Amino acid sequence: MYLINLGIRDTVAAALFDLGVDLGAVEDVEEDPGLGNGGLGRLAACYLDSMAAENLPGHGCGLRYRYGFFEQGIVDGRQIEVPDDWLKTGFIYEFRRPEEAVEVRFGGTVTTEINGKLSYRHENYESVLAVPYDVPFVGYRNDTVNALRLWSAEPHRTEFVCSATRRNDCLKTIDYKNAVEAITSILYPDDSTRDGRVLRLKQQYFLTSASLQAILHDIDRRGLPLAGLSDHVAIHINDTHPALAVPELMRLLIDERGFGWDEAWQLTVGAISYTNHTILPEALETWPADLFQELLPRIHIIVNEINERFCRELWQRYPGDWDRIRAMAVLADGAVRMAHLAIVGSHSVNGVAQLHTRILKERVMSDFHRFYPDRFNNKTNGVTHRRFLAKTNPQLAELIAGTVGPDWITFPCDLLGLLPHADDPAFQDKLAAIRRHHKSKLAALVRDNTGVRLDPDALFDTHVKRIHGYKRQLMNAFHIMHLYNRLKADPGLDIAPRVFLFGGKAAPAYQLAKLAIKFITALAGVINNDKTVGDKLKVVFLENYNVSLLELLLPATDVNEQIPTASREACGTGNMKFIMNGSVIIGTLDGGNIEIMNAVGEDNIVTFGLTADEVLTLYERGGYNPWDVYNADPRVKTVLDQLVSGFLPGGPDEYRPIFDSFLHHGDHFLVLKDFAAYVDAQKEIERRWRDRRRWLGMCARNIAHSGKFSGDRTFTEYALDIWRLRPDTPVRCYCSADEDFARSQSGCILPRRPALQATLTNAAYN
Ligand code: 8GP
Repeated sequence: MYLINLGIRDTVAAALFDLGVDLGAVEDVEEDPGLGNGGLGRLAACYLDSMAAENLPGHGCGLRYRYGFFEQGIVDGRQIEVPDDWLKTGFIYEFRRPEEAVEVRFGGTVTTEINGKLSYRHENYESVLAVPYDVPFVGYRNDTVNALRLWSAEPHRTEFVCSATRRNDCLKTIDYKNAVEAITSILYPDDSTRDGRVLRLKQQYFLTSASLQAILHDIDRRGLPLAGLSDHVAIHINDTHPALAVPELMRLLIDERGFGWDEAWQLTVGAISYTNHTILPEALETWPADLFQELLPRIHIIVNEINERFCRELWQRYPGDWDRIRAMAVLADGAVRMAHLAIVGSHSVNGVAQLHTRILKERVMSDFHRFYPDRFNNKTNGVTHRRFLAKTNPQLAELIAGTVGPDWITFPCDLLGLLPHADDPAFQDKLAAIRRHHKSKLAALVRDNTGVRLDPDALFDTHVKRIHGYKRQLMNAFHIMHLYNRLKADPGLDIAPRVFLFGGKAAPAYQLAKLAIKFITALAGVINNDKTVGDKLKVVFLENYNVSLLELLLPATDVNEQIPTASREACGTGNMKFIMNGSVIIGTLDGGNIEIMNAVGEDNIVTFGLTADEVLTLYERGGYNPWDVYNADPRVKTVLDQLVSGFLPGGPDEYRPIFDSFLHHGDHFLVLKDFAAYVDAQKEIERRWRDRRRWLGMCARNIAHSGKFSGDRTFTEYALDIWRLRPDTPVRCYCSADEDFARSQSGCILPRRPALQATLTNAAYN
């Protein structure tokens, strides 16, 4: 990305070529820094790119994990997890800044002192050094360079007391060193044990404390008054992992800078804003209060005080309504609720797609929305065209530039200029040739890695994302089984040849997701080796899905699966990356899919299934009886029976947990309920695919309308609306998803407030 953003990629490629080196091969050697595990982390990386491109002074903070998100191996169809040793040959883009290291304290005791004024003394704590490594984010052909600051936990040198005569001290030193280094050793330690939970909480505090100290030092260095903190800095917390920013900023302002509670609170709430990225209950974090007290004694006192004051406010508004107060409290039933802490301590709370924000307001956070109606707002996600189109698909980028001019990359709404060419056969043929090139390249890679031969003229259908029940990879697999059953029953059946590609990692402790991988690979084995099926159906599970693999899949995908249970996917960002490369989405009416449908038009996407409101109503009623579907739909019955009939290698019991999850445990993600609608949607895909001109027109229209889903648009909205940050460049006319916003902002020139900084505090990036 550096070469693209600096505008020197072609020059460097030519120079390397003269030296006999292929730039592409050099790029392939580079490891993906796997510092996140999914949409949230990757989105943060897009936003850092967008902020630099938009000349916004916005920096990121994260942890420099020694081992990133695990690498996935598939052995006998099963996922195995291999540590991601991404730093083994060094990371050349980082700059270690030991002179900016800060101290973070854990444990110990806190005592109060009254010397005219109440103060707190923290003693006997464990001291950890946070050393920053800065990774530059270079703006696209401008002179902005922002930084992603990654913190590494290191022991204090002074604590080393290792000598032969002081063996016990030496052992203590080694324990200390190991405990410290563990803090930034791995991403998402297993939190099923107490030790794992302690480590996660340590990571969260380490990130927030170090980052906030750095921000305050920066303010000091610039000679700015802390009393105007929220005029100078915006601190954005990316979901709840960094929610400790609220009490930590209070601690720094009160204990270290001498502010009183009320003033410190005003500054904290004024500076902090929060994005929620999911409504899945398991991701709404809570921490046992006793863990807090032991590990972060002063923060525990502050959280108690925040809670007490907030509950008092609630009491004034809802006198006597204990149930509501208990439901909204920050601390209740012995647990600290991180989302509540984040809402109470921020001036803005946003969801990441219109539907998701509505669900937050009306359901998941409705009490808070009633209490703080002005705090809630929506910022629909966006991703960078520079990385996911220009870098990934240079041939398409060139065709676009030749059609609408070179400025589309800075003004993605220029892509709308493709619309008049969408049905032009000459344009379509060029588009088709580019798509075929990428499909052939992917087919060669699959052949080399798996031995499976794919026909580049077949319909390539991809389903790549984390493996999770709500993302419904199994619904896709059941449809493939159903197609296979039809072909077996009638080998002459006229279906469009199809290739189904899956990729994704299952969380190490998520057994059913791991079994889903095993099931898909077993199904692939049966289908790919069945001569009666021939080239009509191929299924591949691609090992170790990551950003590099995604970059190969984006330009080679005809149909992209975005089929979560409606209401569960906050937004999704893969959908945006695929449409900008000309894929057609088959999807549910969830998250960003709805806004994509509104942008591209119903003729250029295939949607199906229950709506979010229908799903939520069904959940409120306690679900449905999956046996009704099983008994009524022979396609469903056949496929489910095959799971436990020994149809797949491994025996009848191997996949019984999947069978049971649907029929005995309520089909929580409504796969069977949506199955008939999904089969119909797949038929509609096939019908449209058979009309080549129509299909290519759909591809072109998807690319043309993808400008709305640029992260540059999203981040300008964050900057103006939440951080009230004034860039010194004119705000462009965005084809914003929010038309009022676009109208109010287009063409205006806003003065820049001096030294205004935005900091995205984020636990991970990828
Ligand atoms: C993801 C959402 O699942 C996805 O829909 C959305 O597009 C993406 O965030 C970016 O907004 N959420 C997470 O990755 C997430 O919530 N992770 C846990 C840390 C909370």
